[in-house]
Amino acid sequence: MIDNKKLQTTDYELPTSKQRKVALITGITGQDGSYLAEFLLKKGYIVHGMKRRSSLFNTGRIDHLYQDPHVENRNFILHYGDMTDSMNITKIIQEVQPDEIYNLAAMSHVAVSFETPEYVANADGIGTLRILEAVKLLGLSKKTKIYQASTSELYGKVQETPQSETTPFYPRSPYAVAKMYAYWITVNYREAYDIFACNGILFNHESPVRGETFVTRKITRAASKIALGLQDKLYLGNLDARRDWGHAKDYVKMMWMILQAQKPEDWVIATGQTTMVRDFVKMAFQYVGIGLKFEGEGINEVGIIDNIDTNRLKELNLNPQISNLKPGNIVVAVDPRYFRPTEVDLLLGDPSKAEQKLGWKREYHLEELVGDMMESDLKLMTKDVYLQDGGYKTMSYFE
Ligand code: NDP
Ligand code: GDR
Repeated sequence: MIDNKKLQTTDYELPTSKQRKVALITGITGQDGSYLAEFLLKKGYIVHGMKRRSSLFNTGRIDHLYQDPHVENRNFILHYGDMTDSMNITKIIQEVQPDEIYNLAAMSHVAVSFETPEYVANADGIGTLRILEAVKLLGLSKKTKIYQASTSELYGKVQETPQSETTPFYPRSPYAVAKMYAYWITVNYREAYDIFACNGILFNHESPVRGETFVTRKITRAASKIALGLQDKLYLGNLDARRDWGHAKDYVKMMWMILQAQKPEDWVIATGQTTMVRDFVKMAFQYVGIGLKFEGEGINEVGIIDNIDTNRLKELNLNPQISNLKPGNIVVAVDPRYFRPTEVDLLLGDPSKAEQKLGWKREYHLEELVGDMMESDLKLMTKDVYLQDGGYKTMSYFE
C-alpha cells in the first residue's frame, strides 16, 4: 500500500550531517552559485541549491556537480524554488536546516531591471526578506548564518572614490534600489534578532561562465567570433563606463570567508583597479592578435583594426586570411539601444577592510581574467566553425 504521509514529505534522503556543514545556495544555477557550490563541496560541505523550474534544462553551469537522486548519501541536492514564493522558501529552509545560507538568487541584469522593475523589487528585494523571516520564524536565528549578495551598484552615482563600506549609497536602477532594500533588511535583522547576517558588497566579477549579455562576456564572445570569421561587428553601448572587474573564483571564496568571520559585518570586495569598457574591448581583441584603435565620438565612435599579429593568430590556430581581419576594417560600433536611462559611470572599490581583517587576497588580475575568458570562448566558438563546416546551422545572439 502507498504510504501517503511519506509521499507528502521530501522525496530524498537527507545525508547525515553530524560533522559536515550544510549550506543552502539560492541562485545555484548562476555564475557565482556554480563556483561557490564547487568551492564548498571541496571544503566538505553538503550543498543544497535552489533552482527555478524552466522549460529547458537550466543547469549547464552545475552539470559537472550533479548527482543522481537515486544515489545514497548525496552531497549535492537541488530543490525547485523561487525567490517570490515565501512558502516554498520556508519549506526548503525547514527541510535543509542549513548552517549557512548564501542568497545569490536575483534578476541580476541592470539594464533588464528597467524593463521589469516590479518583478526585480519582488525577487531581489522582498526575496531577501523572505529568507531572513523564514530563518527567524523557524527558530534558526542562532544556527543559520546568512550571506546576502549585495553589490557595488548601490554606490551608483558615486559620492566618493574609491568606494568603501562607509561610502553613502545612491542607487541608479530598479535593480540597485531593490538591492538597497535587501542590504538594509539584512542589517536590520542582524541588529533586531541577532542573526549572523552579512552583506558582501561585491564589485563586478566575471569568468568564462559569466552570463552572455553582461558586457565582458559579450565582448570576449564577439572577439572570439570575429577572429574565427563567424561575426563581422560588435555593437556596444556606453564605452566610457568604468568598472572594477575581478574574477568570480576569487570572490566566491570571500563569500565563505565572510561567514567564517568572528562577527557579522558588511564587506567590500573589489580589486582596487578600474578599467573603461573600451579598454576591456582592446584587451580582448589583443589576446587574439588584433590591435584596435578607436575613432569618432558618441554614437559615431568605432573600433577599427589597426594592426594584426599574424604569428599570434597562427599560434592560436586562427586563419589570418579571414576577410574581415584587415587593418582599416571596423569591428566595433556603438548602438544606443544599449544605453541605460540612468548610468553608473565609475566604480572603483577599496577592499582594504577585507584584506586586513579577513586576510583576503585575490589571485587573478585583469589580464588573467581576460585570458581565461578568451581562451574559453575561443574553444566554445571553434565548435561553431566545426558545426558550420559540417553543414549545421549555428545560432547568433546579439543582445
Ligand atoms: P546570475 O545572473 O549569473 O545568476 C542569478 C541566479 O539567480 C541564477 O541561478 C538565477 O536562476 C537565479 N534567479 C533569478 N531569479 C530568481 C528567482 N526569482 N527565484 C530563484 N532564483 C532566481 O548572477 P551572478 O551569479 O553573477 O550573481 C549572483 C548574485 O550576486 C546576484 O544576486 C547578483 O545580483 C549579485 N552580484 C553579482 C555581481 C557580479 O558581478 N556577478 C556583483 C555584485 C552582486 P536562472 O539560472 O534560472 O536564471
Ligand atoms: P553591470 O554589468 O551593469 O555593471 O552589473 P554590465 O556588464 O551589464 O555593464 C557594465 C557596463 O558596461 C556598459 N555597457 C554595456 N553593458 C552591457 N550589458 N551590454 C552592452 O552592450 C554594453 N555596452 C556598454 C554598461 O552600460 C555598464 O556601464 C553587473 C551585474 O552583474 C550586477 O548584477 C552586479 O550587481 C554589478 O555588475 C556589480
